Amino acid sequence: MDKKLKQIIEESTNIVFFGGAGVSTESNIPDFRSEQGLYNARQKYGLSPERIISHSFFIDDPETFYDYYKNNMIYREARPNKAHMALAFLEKKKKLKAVVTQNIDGLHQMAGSKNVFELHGSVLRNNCMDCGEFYDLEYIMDSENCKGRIPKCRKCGGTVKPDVVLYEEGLSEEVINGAVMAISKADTLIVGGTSLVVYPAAGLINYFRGKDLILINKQRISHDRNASLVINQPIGEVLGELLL
Ligand code: CNA
Repeated sequence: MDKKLKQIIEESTNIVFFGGAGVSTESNIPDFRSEQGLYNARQKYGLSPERIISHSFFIDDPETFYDYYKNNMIYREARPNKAHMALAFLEKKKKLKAVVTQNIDGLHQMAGSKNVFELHGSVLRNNCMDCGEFYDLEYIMDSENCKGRIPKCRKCGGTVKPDVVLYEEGLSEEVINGAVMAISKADTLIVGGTSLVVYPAAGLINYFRGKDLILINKQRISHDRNASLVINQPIGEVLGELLL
């Protein structure tokens, strides 16, 4: 393992991890902006993903939204990779205090992480827009519960919406406040697998006041110059060394 990374982790007592889609690519979930990412997938509808996964589009055309969503954003077979496992391990060892993620796949919790701030929600949670009834992912994927492709509430017939922050929607204040609090108290912030271009999420790292900022990303990103350590390698391979 990178010597400096090992040393920083050893000396830290309050690590926070801030991550994005790149954390889950080694679990075979594509990210948005790499060459194989979702934004490069040929578009069936001639519309940008930003348009399709926006709030107004969901309201106007939930059937097309769900067609895209179910085919491109749901990976039921995905399992945590070494990055998720290593972060859960660090939390268990009481070194890491929180994971702040832009991901919506629930893999950090599946790996055992407890204190997770999901800035953009989770595909595992869904609610009826009319009565609020909760539904899991299995429910919305089962065509028996759908009219066309649109999942409907079994209680009131309302449309069920994923608890995922769509474009044009705001982030949960409670989640943001928790994330800001955790980041501002951290002595080490590890930022990994994110291009840091999606705001307001990316802005949260500015609350970091601690000693060491570590960036782990396959590609160089613009924040590199502010970091104590930059590692341009796959994050599962890098953090996975902590499990050995
Ligand atoms: P992004 O903009 O797609 O950036 C991902 C970054 O990770 C890129 O800079 C890649 O170079 C890098 N990367 C890819 N694989 C690895 C790897 N194995 N190791 C290290 N780095 C890697 O994604 P962001 O998270 O920055 O953008 C935020 C969006 C993407 C959020 O709104 C997410 O909800 C959304 N998203 C989430 C998922 C998911 O839940 N798994 C998947 C795709 C997109």
